[in-house]
Amino acid sequence: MTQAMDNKLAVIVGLGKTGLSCARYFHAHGRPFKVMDSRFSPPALAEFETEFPREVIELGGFSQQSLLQASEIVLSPGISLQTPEIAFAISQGVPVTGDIDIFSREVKAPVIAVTGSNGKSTVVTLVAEMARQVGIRVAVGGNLDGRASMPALDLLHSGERDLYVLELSSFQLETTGQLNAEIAVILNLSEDHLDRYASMQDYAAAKQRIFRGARQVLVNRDDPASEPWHAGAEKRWSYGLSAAPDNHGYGLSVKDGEGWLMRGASYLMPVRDIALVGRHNVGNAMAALALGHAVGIPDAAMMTTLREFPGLPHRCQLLRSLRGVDYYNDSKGTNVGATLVAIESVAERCRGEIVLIAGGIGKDADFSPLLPALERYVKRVVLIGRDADKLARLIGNRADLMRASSMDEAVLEAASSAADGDAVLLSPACASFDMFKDFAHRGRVFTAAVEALS
Ligand code: UMA
Ligand code: ADP
Repeated sequence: MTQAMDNKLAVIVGLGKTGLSCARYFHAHGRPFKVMDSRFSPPALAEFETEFPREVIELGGFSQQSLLQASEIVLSPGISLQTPEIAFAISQGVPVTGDIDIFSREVKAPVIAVTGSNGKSTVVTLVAEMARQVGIRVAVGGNLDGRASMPALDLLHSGERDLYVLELSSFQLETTGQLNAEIAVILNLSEDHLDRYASMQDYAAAKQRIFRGARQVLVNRDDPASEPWHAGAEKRWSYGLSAAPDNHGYGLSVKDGEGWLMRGASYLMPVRDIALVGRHNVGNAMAALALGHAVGIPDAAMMTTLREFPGLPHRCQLLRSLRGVDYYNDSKGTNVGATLVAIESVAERCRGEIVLIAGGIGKDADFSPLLPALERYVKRVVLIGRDADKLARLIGNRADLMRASSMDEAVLEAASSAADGDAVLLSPACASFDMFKDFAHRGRVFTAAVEALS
């Protein structure tokens, strides 16, 4: 940032969590800014007006003139670089940045950076917990949703830190130039956000930006899309559900008939001691171990965390058992890959069949990879939300279908379809914004409806 640019007005686009954190950052650094949002009533408006009563806000659209006059545009992740007014400003030479880009220029402690289509929140929460076990002053946030999390720039003002653990979405990475993480990983890649990206290649390219300037990288041997496209001199670690290939690899081995987590030839812990359930979480546990080890967290503390961490709410969370039927909340299953994994891991644990509640905003996804699992494990699908018809056309007669116009109705339908030994699983494979504030709201409404069953 040049001095001349510092004296001009930056335009923060978006007044959600990110926009508010950017405003706080600019204000704290005495840099002039204004805020713009296409909505008339963006979510952080009230907080912004209380904290910054004198700053300018432009609502209800993106003013091309303001954008063209900006020293830089600070784009929130929910807004695409292809938005016409933004794209035009870029074509006219206005620089664009994002909160993660600013964060990486400012941050003084090492950063662990995690992206991927699924498993991000679980892995970053595990690593942060591992660090806390040994007294490391760790801050966790970024895309991570929840009470313990903050947007990246707010983390910088949250006290002295020895380590930052960031969950990063492809949206955040789009505006990130050089992240310079201590270690970076793409956990996996499966279809998501194809309503924003022209192709999987574009989605993958956004994720790849996480490796820029990384000192160490972690690769998932079971997913070639986790490989950096431009490998350099970084130290490389790997994990996967196969045998560990070398001392920089995590994997599985069998000892006395029991599966063990390994680093190279070293036995770390039996798989069954991991408190999280499901095969996908064995991979998540290994990723967390590898990331933690790469920044010097001792094995013993990391294993204590793996033995104790029960998982986050809304991720394949067992809510209750009623008349032999288990009810699972996987509201965070917002894409096809996540729902596939949820169906498989619930199927492993249930004696009968699954009644699945799915639907919402499909994000232009191809739902067909779900079909084999639906045919095999699911006796009935209760469809909700905007893209229910699309799902219904695809599923056809491969599973019994029902429609519901609310979550309460869906839960009642599912409960009456399930018999002793079955499981009811909410794993929508879709975003929630057509019916709910976000996935957590959807999960809470589902939980309340399940609790109300008698
Ligand atoms: N929006 C407008 N007009 C605007 C600005 C935003 O319509 O002018 C809409 C966007 O299209 C989007 C919504 O508002 O639908 C939110 O956008 P935002 O960029 O203002 O979002 P924030 O409140 O800043 O929250 C973002 C992340 N959300 C998104 O990227 C959509 C949060 O991740 C993240 O926790 C937060 O920054 C702090 O880093 C949530 C999320 O849903 C969990 N992420 C997506 C996901 O995980 O799939 C990517
Ligand atoms: P994210 O933050 O990337 O959305 P979460 O840890 O919140 O990931 O998990 C969301 C959902 O994704 C889970 O409920 C589960 O259904 C699925 N999931 C979790 N880990 C994996 C994984 N490693 N591979 C595939 N699916 C996963």
